[in-house]
Amino acid sequence: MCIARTGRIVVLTGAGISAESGIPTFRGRDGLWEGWRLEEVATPQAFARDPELVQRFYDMQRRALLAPSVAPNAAHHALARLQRAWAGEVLVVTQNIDDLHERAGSRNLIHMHGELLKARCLACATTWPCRDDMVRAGACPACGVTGQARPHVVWFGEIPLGLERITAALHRCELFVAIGTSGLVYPAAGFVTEVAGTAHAHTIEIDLEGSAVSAAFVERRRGRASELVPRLVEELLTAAS
Ligand code: BV8
Repeated sequence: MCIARTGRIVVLTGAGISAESGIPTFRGRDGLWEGWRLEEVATPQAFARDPELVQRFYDMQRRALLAPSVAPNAAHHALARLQRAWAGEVLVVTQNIDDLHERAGSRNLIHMHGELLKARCLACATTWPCRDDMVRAGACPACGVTGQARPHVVWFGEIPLGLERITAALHRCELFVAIGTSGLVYPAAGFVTEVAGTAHAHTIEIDLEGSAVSAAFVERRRGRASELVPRLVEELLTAAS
């Protein structure tokens, strides 16, 4: 695969890139959703029906993310390195709600499914940092209302964030890379088809086992993100130098 150093790259990441940092994936053996039904915890209806249960589900994830043992792994760091060293644009679109890309130094980043470390006001939709249990999120800094905070997370049936910017980037990129995602949730799972349909782009899937959309990629690399992502970044930077 050869791409000019000024080429535009879009990287889509899923739970698999954070697995080696100690964040459970959704569908793995000890998957996050094991024992939970999506309809119970990751939909607006679930939140309306039992807000305490949903808040507990995300409070648990937030505490786990902030555990001292959790840190970005070599895959997160390699993407941040690529963003620093590459002359063209490298946009990271993550489905993950953790902050490991930021902690590794990534900046050109879209959290299309929201962010675990932010609260969102149910009254005015303002978001603000929240590293504690949601019940202690305090008053909305914009409208002042209290006790009206929800996780700033995109649930099933809600529209993902940044889609316009993502679609524009997909249509003009030369390289699309998906890392650690099962390709089961849309519209993210459809990005590779969108790229294949419009841009003259090369597409690569990096995954431990493969996904529901593996066949749509030109190239598939099987293995752990912490090994394969640094290797891909090295390849790109060496080939383009
Ligand atoms: C929307 C935040 C309308 C919450 C998440 C039928 C057909 C098509 C679509 C639909 C349909 N029925 C319903 C829909 C829509 C629905 C959907 O897709 N449902 C699915 C279940 C069929 N989608 C929505 O509702 C979305 N909204 O459609 O709005 C719209 C859209 C566009 C324009 C206008 C209107 C909103 C979906 C967002 C849901 N929120 N997360 C939370 O986190 O609690 S989804 C959540 O699961 C993640 O964010 C992620 O997106 C998704 C899948 O998770 P993955 O990241 O892929 O993780 P998973 O565990 O599944 O896989 C891990 C992978 O890593 C595996 O492949 C594994 O092999 C690999 N791996 C593991 N370890 C490693 C590794 N790889 C490398 N190295 C390792 N070490």
